[in-house]
Amino acid sequence: MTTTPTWRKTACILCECNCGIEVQVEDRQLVRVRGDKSHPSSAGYTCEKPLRLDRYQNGTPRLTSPLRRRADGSYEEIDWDTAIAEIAQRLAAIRDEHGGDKIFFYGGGGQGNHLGGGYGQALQAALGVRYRSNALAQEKTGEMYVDGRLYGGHTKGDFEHAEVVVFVGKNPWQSHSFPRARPVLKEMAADPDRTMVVIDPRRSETAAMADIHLQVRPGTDAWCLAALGAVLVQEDLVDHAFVADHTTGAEPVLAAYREIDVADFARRCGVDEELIRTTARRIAAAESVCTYEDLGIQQAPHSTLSSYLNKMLWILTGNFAKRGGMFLHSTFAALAGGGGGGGSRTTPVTGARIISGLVPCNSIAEEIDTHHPDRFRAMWVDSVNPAHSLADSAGFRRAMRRLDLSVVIDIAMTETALEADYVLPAATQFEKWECTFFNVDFPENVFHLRAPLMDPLPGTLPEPEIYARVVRALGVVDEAALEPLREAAEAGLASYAEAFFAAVGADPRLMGLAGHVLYETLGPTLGDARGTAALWGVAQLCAMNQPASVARAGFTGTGFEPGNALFERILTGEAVVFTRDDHDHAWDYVRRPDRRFTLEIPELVDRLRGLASEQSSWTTEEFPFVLSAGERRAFTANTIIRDPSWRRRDAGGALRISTDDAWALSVRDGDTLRVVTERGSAVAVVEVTDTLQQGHVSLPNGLGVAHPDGTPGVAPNELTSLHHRDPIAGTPWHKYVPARLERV
Ligand SMILES: Nc1nc2c(c(=O)[nH]1)N[C@H]1C(S)=C(S)[C@@H](COP(=O)(O)OP(=O)(O)OC[C@H]3O[C@@H](n4cnc5c(=O)[nH]c(N)nc54)[C@H](O)[C@@H]3O)O[C@H]1N2
Ligand SMILES: Nc1nc2c(c(=O)[nH]1)N[C@H]1C(S)=C(S)[C@@H](COP(=O)(O)OP(=O)(O)OC[C@H]3O[C@@H](n4cnc5c(=O)[nH]c(N)nc54)[C@H](O)[C@@H]3O)O[C@H]1N2
Ligand code: SF4
Ligand SMILES: [Mo]
Repeated sequence: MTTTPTWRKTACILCECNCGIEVQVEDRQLVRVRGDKSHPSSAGYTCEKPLRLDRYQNGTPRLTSPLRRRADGSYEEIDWDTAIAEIAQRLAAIRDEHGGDKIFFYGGGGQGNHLGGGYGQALQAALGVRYRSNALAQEKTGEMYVDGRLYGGHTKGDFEHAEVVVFVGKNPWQSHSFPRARPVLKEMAADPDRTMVVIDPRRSETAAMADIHLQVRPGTDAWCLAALGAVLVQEDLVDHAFVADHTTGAEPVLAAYREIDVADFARRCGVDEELIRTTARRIAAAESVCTYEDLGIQQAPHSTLSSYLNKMLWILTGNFAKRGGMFLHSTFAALAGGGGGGGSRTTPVTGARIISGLVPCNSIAEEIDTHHPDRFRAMWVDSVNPAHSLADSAGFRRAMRRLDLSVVIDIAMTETALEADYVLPAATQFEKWECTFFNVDFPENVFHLRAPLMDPLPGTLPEPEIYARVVRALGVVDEAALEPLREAAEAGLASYAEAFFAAVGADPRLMGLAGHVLYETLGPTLGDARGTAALWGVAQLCAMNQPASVARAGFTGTGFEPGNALFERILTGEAVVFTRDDHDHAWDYVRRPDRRFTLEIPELVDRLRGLASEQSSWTTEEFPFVLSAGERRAFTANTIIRDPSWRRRDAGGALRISTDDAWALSVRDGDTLRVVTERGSAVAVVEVTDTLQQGHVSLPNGLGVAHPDGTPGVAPNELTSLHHRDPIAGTPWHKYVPARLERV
């Protein structure tokens, strides 16, 4: 008798979209994968990447035991009890001798696994940790700074309906970042009434589909974006009614744009002046416009300023809170310190600005590798691979070895794990309850809790359990205080809610430890879904903070009822629309009492004024090329899949180089070149292309990771340095690394 295989719902974990998928599991293998048509945001769509998702689950040797580093640098297996006891004891010792603020937390989630992070926060509270960060602080903190000052929230565009879409340093054909990216791009390209604008030095896959490609010289977006804004202002294409009704502080910004010499700025960025003017006029004339900026500006010179100038394009033309425009959206759980902006806190050693509660990634090694008394002494690393993903890998490795204690939680022996004192083996994202907090849709926002497809591999634990064990070993929570909550949990969510919020009211310290308290008290009633206990708290806060939107999504009632209903719904393992809004509601998310945008950011207006006299090229005679280190391609997904056999194309992660440069260097496809930068050198296989400008070369991200079958490609951050970084956000210039090429 043959049984029909069952399709089970989960999500792809390879980028922040987390498209809904269905898989067939046999013998712990993901044998078949297809898009889940019932998923409310991806609606059956997937790209090519998840079809061999089993390479994530089974393609790389798994960690199956906690490991402790020996003096000679090798690792020995130890049991969980020993690992937890030693780690807790050493963390407590560092806290007691130097202070909890010397223990630094990095990560807490990747593209598809943010559930453990809530429990990580409880451990941070238990230790008195004050400094933390994650990958957002090497890409998005400049934008967060701008968002925080302008309106206090995160924006996204309605790409499906916009008449004009502007992609700035963003290649959604490969990198996605909004639902069903490829079908949406194709529809846009096929519609003669809609216009796609791409600002990119390279003719990316998206640029090749665009109606207008502003092919800037690398690193010169600030001049291009400033010129576009200047045309809006100088040709009087501004939506004056919108500016008057919805903003404050516009005048100094408009004044700065009036002074700009558009012809000069066009020359500076290498784009035809008439094309810039046509583009600005097209933006101004459209019914609706939205923009998407990403790494092409966020990891390049002037990145924070460019974010500001990008946002001015849709603000000055009044493209907010309407179909096809930009919007602020609801949140399920905050990924960063919330509220954006900030920047009044600084790091203890170098005084770098902390934005949205995140230490700039480029500062981390500097805050460790020093004799300064306030240096970080310990580092906790979870679900990230900073020794591969942050600038100057060699410097990061050295910093890790200087720590008194480093702990890495991962599923595989990564570049970062190889530097750690303790390595703790986690269950994979298909062996435990998991979710992403990248929920950024509007007018309907979607959250998807995924049920496990199989048990944890023996020897591994889900992060919630790891954190619970460490917090228990620290002995910071009074067991007696938990007893009443356990009893309330037995009686159901309604009584639990009353008891929990009463307990937190009586002892506010419990709020910081909430993840742990929930795991210990509500958790036992949830059976194998114990790890989801923290989501009950998240669901309650979500319903309390956005009551009308949550009610419109169908979670109604009084008191704690909406939050309880939302929690029960997400436990079904299906993606859930948790908020439903109308376009007008986008104003409700503007975090200002008067709901107006604050247009003037003096620091950035000054920088805008400074552009006229600033240098716009940072290459030198020694390093005449611009290397973009970390391009998204068909088969890259950060370092989530380490198995090289996953890649159907571009297995070696080629160095792309323009036809002219290839000719000058006498190299052809398949030849090798040595790429030399201020920081390091690497040999790469060449791919000649007419998509790049002369003087611009590019390497993919996510390659050069160790695997028993080999380590193809270049680890990009062996080539990058800490020095080139944004003056405001400290974000690295990964897309603009001065380099030279040598024949091998
Ligand atoms: N396939 C795939 N998709 C991914 C990921 C992945 O690893 N692989 N990672 C995910 C993550 S974490 C992120 S943050 C996003 C990133 O998504 P993207 O930012 O779209 O990805 P990149 O390819 O790094 O950079 C985008 C574009 O910037 C261009 N660029 C380089 N220099 C400049 C410049 O000076 N100015 C301008 N305007 N453009 C420039 C590049 O040519 C490239 O086309 O992708 C997500 N999606
Ligand atoms: N030069 C250069 N550097 C870059 C970029 C670039 O374009 N150029 N891009 C940057 C960007 S935008 C980003 S977002 C970062 C990404 O870099 P990181 O934030 O470091 O993330 P990943 O490389 O995806 O590493 C994810 C880790 O999580 C592990 N993992 C997978 N599943 C689980 C799990 O269930 N539990 C645990 N505990 N671990 C798990 C994986 O094995 C992997 O080690 O890289 C950045 N670095
Ligand atoms: S777009 Fe991202 S989440 Fe969706 S299938 Fe592709 S890699 Fe996976
Ligand atoms: Mo990213």
